[in-house]
Amino acid sequence: MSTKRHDHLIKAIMIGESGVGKTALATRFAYQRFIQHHVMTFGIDMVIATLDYQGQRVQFNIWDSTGDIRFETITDIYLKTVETIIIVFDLSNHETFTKVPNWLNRAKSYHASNANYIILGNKADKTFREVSDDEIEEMMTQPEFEGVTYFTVSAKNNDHNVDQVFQAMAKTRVETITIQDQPKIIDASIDPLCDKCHCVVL
Ligand SMILES: Nc1nc2c(ncn2[C@@H]2O[C@H](COP(=O)(O)OP(=O)(O)OP(=O)(O)O)[C@@H](O)[C@H]2O)c(=O)[nH]1
Ligand SMILES: [Mg+2]
Repeated sequence: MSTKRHDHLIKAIMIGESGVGKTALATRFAYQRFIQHHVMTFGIDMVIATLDYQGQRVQFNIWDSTGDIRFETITDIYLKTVETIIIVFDLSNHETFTKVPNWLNRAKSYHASNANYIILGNKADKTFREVSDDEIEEMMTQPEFEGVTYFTVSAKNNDHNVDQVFQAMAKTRVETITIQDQPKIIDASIDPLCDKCHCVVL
């Protein structure tokens, strides 16, 4: 009997300023729920979710980091272990948008060119916005943003793209990596400190 739980594994991390909605987005994707209150993530959390794309089971191991500067060393440890980096800002808070290039450069400092970068402008459900589409477009044309994908989303209102973001990630993965290329590592690999252990490889 096969013990394989997924055909593809995407290891991702959510980074960005405190309060932009990283936990809310991870919760929306994994549990289809919205958390109304801001409870600052303490250090880092892990969310696991799967979806099917064209008959392929794609598992997401998503590290939900905190924007709190006191935990930045922890965030940096986990940043190194993923291949997909999701940078979140709050469309209703301009300051969180101005920090996006810093987060991108910080993530890039740990990765060669083969990492995937996604930027999410969150809280699109709000009528009040401090960040215009023009500003976002302008940022995305900067050289360091080449190859980076942007989505406008809302963790509160699921009509705003959250599922589509992960569907797009799954599509890219399934269409660019053949099953043979994909390492079949089970849950032991989610602990970055265990990465060198080769704990269980199917
Ligand atoms: N209106 C609206 N509020 C949101 C949305 N996403 C998150 N929030 C609210 O924003 C606040 C902060 O959300 P969190 O998900 O806790 O933010 P975070 O980025 O995880 O914050 P840290 O863990 O401190 O880094 C909460 O009160 C959420 O309910 C959204 O899409 N729309
Ligand atoms: Mg959080």
